[in-house]
Amino acid sequence: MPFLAARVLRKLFTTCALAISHYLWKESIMKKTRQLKELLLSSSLEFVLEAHNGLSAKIVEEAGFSGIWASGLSISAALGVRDCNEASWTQVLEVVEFMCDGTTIPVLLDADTGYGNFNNARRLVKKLEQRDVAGMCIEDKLFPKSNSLLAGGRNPLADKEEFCGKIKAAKDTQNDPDFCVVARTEAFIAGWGLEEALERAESYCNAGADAILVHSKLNTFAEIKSFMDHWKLPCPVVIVPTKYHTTPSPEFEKAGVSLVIWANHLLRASLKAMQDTAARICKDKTLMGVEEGIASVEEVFRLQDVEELKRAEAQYLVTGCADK
Ligand code: SPV
Ligand code: MG
Repeated sequence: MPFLAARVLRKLFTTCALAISHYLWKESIMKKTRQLKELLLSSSLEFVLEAHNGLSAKIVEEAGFSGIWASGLSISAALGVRDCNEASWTQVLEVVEFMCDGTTIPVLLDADTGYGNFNNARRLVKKLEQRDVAGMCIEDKLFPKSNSLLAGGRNPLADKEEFCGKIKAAKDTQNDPDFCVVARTEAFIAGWGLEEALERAESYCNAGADAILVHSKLNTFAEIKSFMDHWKLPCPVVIVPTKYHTTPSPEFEKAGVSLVIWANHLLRASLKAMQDTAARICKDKTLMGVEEGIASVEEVFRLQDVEELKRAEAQYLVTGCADK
């Protein structure tokens, strides 16, 4: 009898352990917020690529990336406006929702300044969580911001304490403990230098940021490297090497960077392809010169997952009318 009880107990224990580990496994691979947090905390250098709509987001995932940067520059450019909050935050939200719906990897939204003060930022967090956005990056500039790489752009910095309040409000608002708030300092962009960058990053970290993004518009890694040499906190560091693109990625890893954002490369690639194709069709007045070099209509259908709709129609769409 005791033998039987022991067996029953062992079976019960194994079943519970399996159920718990299955739950944990499912949670960790299913939740986009957790995926993003793990990317930030990963012990090796990770990469995310920019997307600016549902289609480009799918392309990022298919290419094998583990995360998507919803770039403010690229989204606004794709909408035909400038990157200085000309697109409203709800318009950005609409775009980002399509990106999340079409993919299974996490989207990190470039949320500029949080579109206002702490109150706007915390409302934004609510809306992002509702739309399955895994995290947001907010930067210490003033609303309306201008793009960091713009030659001669004005980049006054936000008050450090005020920005810390914004980070705290965002962290206090999130429902999902894994939703990530990345705090971005523009100290180098605004010309304030290393000491200010470190001081701000440390304060943002202490205010509860899940990671620090430190940006530079130099065409060498020097500024960011000096930051990394002095960075002693356990908070992960994210970089955007658009301007210092000649630095080999192992240099970033050696310096202790956690995540690299390739911030605008699909937008720029498609821009060039669209300009060339438009010019060629306009000049030739025929499609013969372009057809071979562009994606087929079937490829468009594949990316839209038209097959899934066909299967669903077969299952659900019972009609009495005769289709030929
Ligand atoms: C973006 O992709 O919108 C960024 C990075 O914020 S940068 O354009 O370099 O400011
Ligand atoms: Mg931006």
